[in-house]
Amino acid sequence: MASSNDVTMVLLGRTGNGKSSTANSILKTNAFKAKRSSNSVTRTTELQSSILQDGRTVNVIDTPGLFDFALDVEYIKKEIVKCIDLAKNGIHAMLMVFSTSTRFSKEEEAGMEIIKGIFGQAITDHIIIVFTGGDSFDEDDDEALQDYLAECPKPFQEILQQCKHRIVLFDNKTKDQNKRDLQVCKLISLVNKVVSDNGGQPYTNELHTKLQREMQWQRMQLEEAKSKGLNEREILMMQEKMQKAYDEQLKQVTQMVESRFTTTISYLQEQRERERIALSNALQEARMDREKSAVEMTRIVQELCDLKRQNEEFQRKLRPGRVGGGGCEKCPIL
Ligand SMILES: Nc1nc2c(ncn2[C@@H]2O[C@H](COP(=O)(O)OP(=O)(O)OP(=O)(O)O)[C@@H](O)[C@H]2O)c(=O)[nH]1
Ligand SMILES: [Mg+2]
Repeated sequence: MASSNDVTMVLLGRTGNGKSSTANSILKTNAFKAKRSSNSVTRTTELQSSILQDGRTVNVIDTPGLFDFALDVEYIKKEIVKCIDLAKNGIHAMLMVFSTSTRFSKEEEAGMEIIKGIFGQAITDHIIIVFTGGDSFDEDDDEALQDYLAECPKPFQEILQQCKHRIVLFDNKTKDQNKRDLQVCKLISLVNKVVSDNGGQPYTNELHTKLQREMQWQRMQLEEAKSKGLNEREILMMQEKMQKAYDEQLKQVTQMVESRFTTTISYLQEQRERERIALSNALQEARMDREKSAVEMTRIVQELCDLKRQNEEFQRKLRPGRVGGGGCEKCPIL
């Protein structure tokens, strides 16, 4: 059972961005499998814990790459529910993991919208952006990161703004213990700030509270039963009944996640359709402009030809010995 002093973080991001590696850097162990692969390495959402320097327990929830829409939608939803179940006491920080070695994608942009759609807009107050690949920058990491961020596309800049520029750079490859400690320290101080900015509370919403209430109620029931002196078999039966009740709550949370997921996906589809229509209108206008300018060009070319012809005519008329010419030669008829 998590204590009120625990810190819970969830890592989300595209497959291969370095979620498990970052989770291991935070935990200072190799609790999660991390490797270079063309396929997803982490297949299911998992929680691992360790003790921070200040004595608090840190719970790190690693997820598979959910920002890949080639994945089965049912699988994405199931993993999100698992994540909520594991973090039923609340999420102190949601770490959105990006890599400096890949470009920001449309999937990542949509992924952010889905997270906001499911957890609610307030989740942005708990989001910290993690960039992996800190080793690809030279000397001054901060300055290099700022230059890198300045060149990021507009949708990503908007995400940064929403998360009030809470960014931390990770080099998960370094063997320099000082550097390793420093980057975790920077992350923890950002997490502490996020928590204090949010009144000392982790992020929870009705999805979490449903599960929390059920857990609290069950704990009370169990203590009462024990105090009444129930035997082992009776307690076991009671626990089975409780598990069923908890599963029922989880089913309801799943339905809520499903409905929010579907609403967000249709909103995103409508948004994409609006973008498509706007682009096709712009293309149509550009084509019309081109046609208009083609007509205009023909007119100008025609005018130029006429002008040239008139000039030649005029020149011919001016040529010496020419009938009607304005030269000094006299008209042969006169
Ligand atoms: N150079 C460099 N490589 C990194 C860094 N962080 C992670 N990697 C590498 O990136 C690859 C993928 O890392 P993972 O941690 O497995 O990525 P993931 O996001 O957990 O991937 P999935 O589990 O498939 O979703 C591995 O080869 C890591 O060693 C980093 O800071 N620098
Ligand atoms: Mg992984």
